[in-house]
Amino acid sequence: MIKRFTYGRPYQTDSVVTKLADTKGAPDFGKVSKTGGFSWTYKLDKDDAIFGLGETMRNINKRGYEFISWNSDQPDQDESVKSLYGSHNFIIIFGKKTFAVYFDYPGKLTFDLGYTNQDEINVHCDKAHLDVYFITPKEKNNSLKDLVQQFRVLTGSSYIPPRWAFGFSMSRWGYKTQKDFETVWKKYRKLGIPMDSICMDIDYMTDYEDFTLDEKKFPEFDLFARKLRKDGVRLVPIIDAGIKKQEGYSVYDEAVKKGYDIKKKDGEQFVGGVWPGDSVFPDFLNPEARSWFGQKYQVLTSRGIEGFWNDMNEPALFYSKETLSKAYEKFDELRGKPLDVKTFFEFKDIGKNIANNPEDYSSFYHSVPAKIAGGFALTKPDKDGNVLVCHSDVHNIFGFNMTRGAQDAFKTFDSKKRTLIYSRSSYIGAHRYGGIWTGDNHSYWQDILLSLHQMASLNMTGFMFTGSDIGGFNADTTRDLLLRWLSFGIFTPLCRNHSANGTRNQEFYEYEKPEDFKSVLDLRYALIPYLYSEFVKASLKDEMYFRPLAFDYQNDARAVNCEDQIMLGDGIMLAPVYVQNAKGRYVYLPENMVKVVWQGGKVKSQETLKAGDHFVEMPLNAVVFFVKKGHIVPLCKPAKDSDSLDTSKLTIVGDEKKGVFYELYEDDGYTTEITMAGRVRKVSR
Ligand code: MIG
Repeated sequence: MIKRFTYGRPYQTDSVVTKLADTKGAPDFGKVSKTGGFSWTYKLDKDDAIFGLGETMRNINKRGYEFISWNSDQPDQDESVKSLYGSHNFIIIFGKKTFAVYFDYPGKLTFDLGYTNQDEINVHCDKAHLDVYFITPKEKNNSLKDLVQQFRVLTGSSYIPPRWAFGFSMSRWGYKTQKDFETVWKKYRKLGIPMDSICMDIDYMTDYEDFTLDEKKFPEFDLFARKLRKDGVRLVPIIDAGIKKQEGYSVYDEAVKKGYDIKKKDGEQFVGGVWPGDSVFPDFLNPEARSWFGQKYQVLTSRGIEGFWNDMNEPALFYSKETLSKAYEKFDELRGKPLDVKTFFEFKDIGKNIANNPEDYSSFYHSVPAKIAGGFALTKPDKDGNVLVCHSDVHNIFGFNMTRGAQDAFKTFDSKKRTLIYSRSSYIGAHRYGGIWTGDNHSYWQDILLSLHQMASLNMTGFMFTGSDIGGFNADTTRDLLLRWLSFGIFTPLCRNHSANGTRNQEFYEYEKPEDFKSVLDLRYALIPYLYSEFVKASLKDEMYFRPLAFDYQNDARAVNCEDQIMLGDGIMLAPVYVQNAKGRYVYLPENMVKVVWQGGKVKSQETLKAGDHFVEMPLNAVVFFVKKGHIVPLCKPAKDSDSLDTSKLTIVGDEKKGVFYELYEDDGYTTEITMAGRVRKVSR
């Protein structure tokens, strides 16, 4: 059951699709206080676990730290980091009392989850204008799956990308010219390593201007794109949130003419620095501005592009006019003076506050329909019925609305075809419009585990089309890290190898024995029918594609505390290696399972293991996964791209006894009418 409590006059974020009546009185759990903003406190029992929060650092069980919902461009991800690119204000308390809470609040929200006091939760925001939803399990058995399902029904079904988006995607910040892309394509095909797409990072544009394509770097783009497409490879360009401030650049000129560029209080344009240098930002919270920007994607879809990634949409700010001039002032103030300890550190830190400065986020305003602004409205409605709201009050829904504008536009370009889109910034509700990737991780072993944690938590909040930069974005990868990461990454819906400009090359052909990578990716392609089927079913039923073990075995304390294994779909359990030089690892089996070993491009062995602890050998070039009792997983013959997969002949792995079957969902891969009716077939031994 879900109870909605409304405090003040909330901003209508559109994260929720089911309108519930406001509940009077106090919530059944914890205490609400409205002195100094809003806060909710709750006394934890000693064994309570806390799940949820989507994209964060640290564990699946969030207890014991503080997390801050404030969408941030965070290239230095480590355990201390409290804010990442998305804000997903949904938590589950699991233990003595089991329930979930969703705080629908678009500004900064702090989750003190046993950080100040180990046994207390305190959720706080500065303005008491929000909707809070308390969810209790339908059944007596306190089902975690049920809790999440109720939340997912409340917030709407997860986005389903076209099926080709389940193919492998190769990406690197640094590919610039047609030649660069051609090289990647040819080398992958030559080695027979499957691939469905190559991402185009910022260098494909002219001067980083959105919706341009540098024709000098791509002398025959259309021909080239068609050639790739014929071979099963799509190009997936990046779109940044900032628009270059440049008269004569049509997107900028139009934005200014229509008044869609974000302004400061005095009506002056807000200028922030991002890749193109001085830039302006579309007012994505304004429905007209967002749909105007969305329509721009047609510049690329009309040239055959079928997928995009939206970046820098927190929005990230390298600088603003204001932070720069403050920095210069400080320099001038200190110039020529003898430095002491205090002034030396002031001097040293001058650059620190230039990027993503909170003062900047408080200095610009959105113009939104009065009826959605609630208590955040700062002005009387203008002639169009719009009021101003301060960006920092609604910061966390900026990227959401960029993706929403794009997805709404795609439907007007072609209502019969799905378009791929994934974003960096997000908020609950954005999961209906697109996927996300988890941003700038590192080529660190611990980031394999971080990815597993994020997959579990993101699935609770509806973000199912997601994945991390396989091999790691920042820092230099190594062959073994790349292989181990890929062995987990082939199970994530978004399966993309991406890395930062200037880091060691990360294409699989750059390393010895590329056939080892091919073998791992062959398993991905063999699994695509199953992964796609599980994904679509999870979306249609508001279930989870990935789950922590706690969700399947919630009466098993070992499973509840397990932080390095994960359930996938109806039948699979994964236990990735995330330690260098490990020859295998301990795996905890909550019940009997079949261990499947994939090596050399095929199923090497299958063996039933008994419930309990096992040291399982996992050679570097093998993928080991586990299939639950009473379940089978169909495999098809791998192919070079997802369109070429022949799903008419399937083999199976897992619990192959008679009577066990799998219901495979299949469609043409792009239809927008997605239903199970007539599209499910039984697969069995
Ligand atoms: O400031 O477009 O997270 O995936 O390669 C960096 C360049 C901007 C950040 C994204 C990353 C992308 C990079 N972008």
